[in-house]
Amino acid sequence: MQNEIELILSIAKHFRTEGAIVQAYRYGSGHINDTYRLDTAPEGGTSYLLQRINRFIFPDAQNLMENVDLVCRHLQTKLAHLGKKEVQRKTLTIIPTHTNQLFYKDTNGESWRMFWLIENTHSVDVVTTKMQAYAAGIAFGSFQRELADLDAKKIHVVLPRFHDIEHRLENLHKALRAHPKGRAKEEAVEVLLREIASRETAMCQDFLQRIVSASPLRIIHNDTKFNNVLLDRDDQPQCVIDLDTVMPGYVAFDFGDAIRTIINRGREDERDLNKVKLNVPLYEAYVKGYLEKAGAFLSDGEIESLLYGVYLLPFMQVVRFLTDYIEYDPYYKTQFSNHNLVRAQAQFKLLTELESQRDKLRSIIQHAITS
Ligand code: ADP
Ligand code: GN1
Ligand code: MG
Repeated sequence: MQNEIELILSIAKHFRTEGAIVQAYRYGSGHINDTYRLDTAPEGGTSYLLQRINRFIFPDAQNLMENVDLVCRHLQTKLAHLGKKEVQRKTLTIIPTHTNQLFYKDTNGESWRMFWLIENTHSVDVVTTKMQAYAAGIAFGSFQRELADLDAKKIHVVLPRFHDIEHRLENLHKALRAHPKGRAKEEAVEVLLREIASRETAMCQDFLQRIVSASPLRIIHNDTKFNNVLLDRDDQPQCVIDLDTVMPGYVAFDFGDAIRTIINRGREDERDLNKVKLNVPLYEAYVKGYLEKAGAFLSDGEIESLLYGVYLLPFMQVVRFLTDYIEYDPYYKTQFSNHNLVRAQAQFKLLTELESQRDKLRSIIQHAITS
């Protein structure tokens, strides 16, 4: 641990920070990058967030950081009427290296980036109040609206076919061919494989087609889980973070992924499946906040398509977590040996709960647009 912190302090020296860094520690609960908080002296001085970019997932750090920079600059111009301090709380601010680069590549080939740490904010893994859910709706709705005029051609597609369910299913079948024994043969895996197979046609030919035929490709966030919004102490939305996946996509994808993490009373990796239950008032609060910000620029067809994302995205997570489990966990960070299986099972339980309340979830969207 000491060595790890020493490494972090030595990496931090390459960035244009103000003040001496006095402490560094691990921060946040993301599944992809390694995140550290850095505090400077005197107490209450500026703090920074240093991240080691996951090189397995993002081998091209230059393209990745060009995207993040493009999005940050675009959002900053939209907020130009606010003071500098406020802008720094509403969008990510990249801290460049001393040689003015967007990231630093160390001698081991690891890429590091730094952001200004937005103080007195928190991210939440399990939503508990309607106010939080509404705040996330406002945050992601505004985010999509502000990016609606960003030129998609300027974005590098760093993760091709990221939310393409057919691609995810192909990857699952590839994993099964590459690892025909071992985890693939476990009873719990076979149960999930049967459930996936029974929904493949509906997801690919019905749900996806309804989204694609109703919506234009837009710039979307592509990772709208609730802990990618920073809230302040009063649970007011501050900033949408984790911009690594901002790429063209359909608004229903962002809607579905947000709902996946908001409507669930249990954790994403809940072991006790009885706790994976829907919290419909939180869904209603998110819909309200989201449509308040996005309702005016979305077409009627897009709004209608949102509900399909609510099914497609949890289904896609089942497929992704299960694929990673079958491949012995190369992708997501795990804390215990069958973590990805537990995640896949919990997301599947969530999907079945969502399936049992389809009419109700649809009527809430309809009610929100007519009221
Ligand atoms: P990952 O890609 O691994 O999910 P994130 O970019 O989402 O990494 O960051 C992980 C966590 O760090 C977030 O959930 C949030 O709690 C915290 N975080 C990230 N960026 C900032 C920031 N600029 N200010 C304050 N906290 C942040
Ligand atoms: C990852 O980085 P994080 O933890 O916010 C993943 C998302 C998944 C999510 C599931 C680049 O998000 O796509 O939906 O885990 N990010 C990437 O929790 O794959
Ligand atoms: Mg994250």
